[in-house]
Amino acid sequence: MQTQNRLLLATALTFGASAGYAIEPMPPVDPTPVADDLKPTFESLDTNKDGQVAKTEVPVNHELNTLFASFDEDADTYLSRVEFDEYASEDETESDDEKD
Ligand SMILES: [Ca+2]
Ligand SMILES: [Ca+2]
Repeated sequence: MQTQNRLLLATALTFGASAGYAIEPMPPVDPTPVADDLKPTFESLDTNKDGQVAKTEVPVNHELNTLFASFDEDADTYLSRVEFDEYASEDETESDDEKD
C-alpha cells in the first residue's frame, strides 16, 4: 500500500510537472499616468497677478519647480513672462521643418 501510494504521488508529481503550469507573461503594468504633459499657463501660475511667477507660486510637485532656477536667467527668483515662455516652449518639439 505504501509503495503504491508513493507511486501514485510520484505519478501525480510527474504529471503535474510535465503538464506544467502555463505561465503567462504578466502584461506590463501601466506606468502612473503623467499629468504634467500640459504645461500651465503663465496666468495660472501667477496667482498673485504681479506679472511674474515666483517659485513659491509653482506647485512643489511640478517639474517647473525643479527647473525653475534654470529658466530664471536673471536669478531674481521670479520668472518673467519671457523667462516663462522659454520654459513653455522648451520641449514642444513641433517641427516646422516640413512646412514651407
Ligand atoms: Ca506672481
Ligand atoms: Ca527671473
